[in-house]
Amino acid sequence: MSDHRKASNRDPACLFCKIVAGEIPGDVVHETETTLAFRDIQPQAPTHVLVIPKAHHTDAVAATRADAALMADVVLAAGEVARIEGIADSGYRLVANTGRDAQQSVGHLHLHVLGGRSLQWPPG
Ligand code: IU
Repeated sequence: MSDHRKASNRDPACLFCKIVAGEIPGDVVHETETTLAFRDIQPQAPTHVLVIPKAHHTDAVAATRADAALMADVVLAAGEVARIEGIADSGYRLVANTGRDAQQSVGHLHLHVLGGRSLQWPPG
């Protein structure tokens, strides 16, 4: 596996890296070799799960072509979370808040998996 996908690529100050390392508890719903999915502590929908690469990447802008396999792992894991949560058929939303204007609050790439209710569009 390339270095880009390894969890050893971590930022010791990063909250989500600490969840990956088990230093902070997370309510984990799915895990693969390269990804972790855990419940958001402030859920905005009946299902609100965060899917992250175990390796530290600040956001989607920081990703490069070398990270393509890892990015695919994250999207595929989000689909698996939707199946596990029983929202794959009814529909769900994947959100990657990126940067200041999108209100990204944690600087470790994550996909929000939101579902279990009718979601409005556009978001605020
Ligand atoms: P954002 O897209 O960066 O805003 O999303 C970060 C999410 O991380 C946000 O929905 C928080 O509720 C969530 N979160 C968490 O699940 N556990 C934590 O310890 C912290 C934030 I800090």
